[in-house]
Amino acid sequence: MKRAPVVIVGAGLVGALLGTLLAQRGFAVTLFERRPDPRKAGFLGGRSINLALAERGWHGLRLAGLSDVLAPLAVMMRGRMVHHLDDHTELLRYGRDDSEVIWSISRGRLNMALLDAAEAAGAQIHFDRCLKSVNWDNSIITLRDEAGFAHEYTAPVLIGADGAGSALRTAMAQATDLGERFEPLDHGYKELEIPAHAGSFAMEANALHIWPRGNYMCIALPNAEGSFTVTLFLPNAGEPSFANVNSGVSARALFARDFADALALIPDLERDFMRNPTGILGTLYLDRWHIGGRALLLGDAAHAIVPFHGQGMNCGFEDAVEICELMDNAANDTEAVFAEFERRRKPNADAIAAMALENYVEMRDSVADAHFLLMRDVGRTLAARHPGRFVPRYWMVTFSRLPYAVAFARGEIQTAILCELCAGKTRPEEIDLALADRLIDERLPPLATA
Ligand code: FAD
Ligand code: 8R5
Repeated sequence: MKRAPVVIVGAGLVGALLGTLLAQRGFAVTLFERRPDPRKAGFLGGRSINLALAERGWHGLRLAGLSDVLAPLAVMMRGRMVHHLDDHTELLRYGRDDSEVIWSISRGRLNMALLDAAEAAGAQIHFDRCLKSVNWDNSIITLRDEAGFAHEYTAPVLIGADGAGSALRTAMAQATDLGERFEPLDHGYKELEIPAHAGSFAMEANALHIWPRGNYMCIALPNAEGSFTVTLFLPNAGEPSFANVNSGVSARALFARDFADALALIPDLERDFMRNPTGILGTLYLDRWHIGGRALLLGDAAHAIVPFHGQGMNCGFEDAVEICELMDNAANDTEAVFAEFERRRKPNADAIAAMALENYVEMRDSVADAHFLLMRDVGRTLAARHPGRFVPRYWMVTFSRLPYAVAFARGEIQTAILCELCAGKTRPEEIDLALADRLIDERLPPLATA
């Protein structure tokens, strides 16, 4: 069967995975990537940046045939290692056992493996080609290389996987109103490093470390080489904030007060703090992700979210799997395929965007709140009592491939049940379990999985 040529803008995580999956199914795939080939230029002197990979992400990588290559490069994170103010730590497991864990993996290595896979499947990748404009009258795209030369290419079917600052989105918005809205979060972030200590990890390797401090927090994810990437999340204004923690001296003072055990492990705090940019955070919403059958956005280009559920890439990989399945089954009606993709994915993108925002509060704050701890405790009891029925929302998001919208909706029902059961109570023994059983039976139909 002859299949339509597809042009993908952006060979980042989602673009490279999509290129692989489509090429494996016989599509003629061309990718254009703004940056040089990382396998040639290398990541010389680059920072180690890692990502948390969960079930949805692994599923996409499995379909691409990459899970065996990547598994040895990933570091298991069994749960949250909470660092309290008095320096004591506790591990709160994410799942029931070591089959329910998340994995820390290097963004650079993951991207390089995906580029290899895309080429092996037959995709053509052109590096140093930055999309500048699209002529919607004749389907000619213009790309610029680093030397400033313009290159033209005919692209009747365009897919934008060019990230949160998508140039394809800008070009599409010139032809159609996409209903774009960006909601900034009034917090930013800064990356710091805990280097390997005598060649090994300076803290527990198999955990996602969290220093919850109420309105702000630090986290740290392990790198396979023995270091940790630390991220400080702070408000942009107020006290403390990036407005007043804005120098090496003030950063050290903040860490000495709030993150003392981490400070002892960050030798280059001042250098990292001043050298690394302050990242901005927010949620991108679009009413429309496609123009007919000619152009479609996915991944961060369509729905950038805040990082607090560690699901941006995982969600983007799910997008790639979904569009690929749709194109595989109905290759010739691209317009119908793009419309169906948007219809299926938009509610799920909205759901993970909302859950990611909520998880910030949970990570930075509620771990210290007594009523939250009671609700979590009772939630665990109910989950053990009603497997496949009362299923923790974190579990549905992280360890299953249930649609995010289902996880969100069931999570709301579960929270309502917990609120009802825990109202006015302080100890788990006071909970009316017969009432709990009845509410669950009435409001939560059994899940197929779990
Ligand atoms: P990107 O990965 O941003 O890729 C876009 C690609 O397009 C890039 O290669 C870029 O160079 C290229 N490009 C851009 N403009 C053009 C142009 N004009 N022409 C050609 N090419 C272009 N997600 C998780 O699931 N778990 C995590 O733990 C996690 N941690 C994160 C940590 C950090 C520091 C950040 C910033 C994000 C994190 N995310 C995480 C989110 C995740 O990185 C994104 O959701 C994911 O990378 C989106 O993939 P993408 O391919 O859509 O976009
Ligand atoms: N992204 C993550 C989680 C949830 C952990 C939990 C949270 C850094 C910019 Cl903030 C964050 C999670 O609920 O216990 N899983 O994976 C990754 C996260 O942040 C990433 C590293 C990040 C964007 C900076």
